[in-house]
Amino acid sequence: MLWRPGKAQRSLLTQGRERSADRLPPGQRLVKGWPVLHEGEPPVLDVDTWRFRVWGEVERPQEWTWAELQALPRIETTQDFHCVTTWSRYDNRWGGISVSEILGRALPRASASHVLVHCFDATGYTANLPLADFARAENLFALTHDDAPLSVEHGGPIRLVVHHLYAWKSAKWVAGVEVLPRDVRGYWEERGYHNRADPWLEERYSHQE
Ligand SMILES: Nc1nc2c(c(=O)[nH]1)N[C@H]1C(S)=C(S)[C@@H](COP(=O)(O)O)O[C@H]1N2
Ligand SMILES: [Mo]
Repeated sequence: MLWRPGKAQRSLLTQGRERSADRLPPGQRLVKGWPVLHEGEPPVLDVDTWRFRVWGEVERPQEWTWAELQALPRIETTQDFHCVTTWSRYDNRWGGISVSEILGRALPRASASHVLVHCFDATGYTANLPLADFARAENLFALTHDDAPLSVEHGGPIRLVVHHLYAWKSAKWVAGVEVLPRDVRGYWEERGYHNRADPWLEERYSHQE
């Protein structure tokens, strides 16, 4: 079953105020707050045992401890965030480690075409992306939001942010990246959501594919 906004989430949605055709994708509404959406319970990262792994179709599989990951160079970016349940949140200021930084160390092979991002929550959440969508320069593994450490409910202490696609591609509580020679559908992509998820094309459901 697909997630539907409950009463609490609906009350956060404005009624189409500040709608702007060049900034708000079709069928979306601007929110001022920041809804929390996920399956299952937010997990707590164990800094002693957690590892960030990159494996699969790469020349150099990677494994970082929490401390090692902190030492990687960081980027900042300010972007809008669009959820398929129709809310959009403007001007999110994210800080973290760019996807290119990670891929630059793991070196995807010529055979690599897609990734499956894995999470450490009990649900076993995953999100799939073509390598080209994943590797965009502004994408990052976020550690901060609006200059504060990312809260656990929003995927802290580390989540993926892929601004140009619906927010379910922005996996929270990330444990690693599997680089693949083919496409493998992720958690929502197997449950009725669109494989690509471009909000400007309203790629919401798998029956549209
Ligand atoms: N691990 C994990 N990541 C997830 C989800 C989830 O259920 N589990 N839900 C996704 C969905 S459907 C959305 S809309 C966004 C919501 O992010 P937010 O709660 O920070 O607004 O997280 C995405 N990342
Ligand atoms: Mo979502």
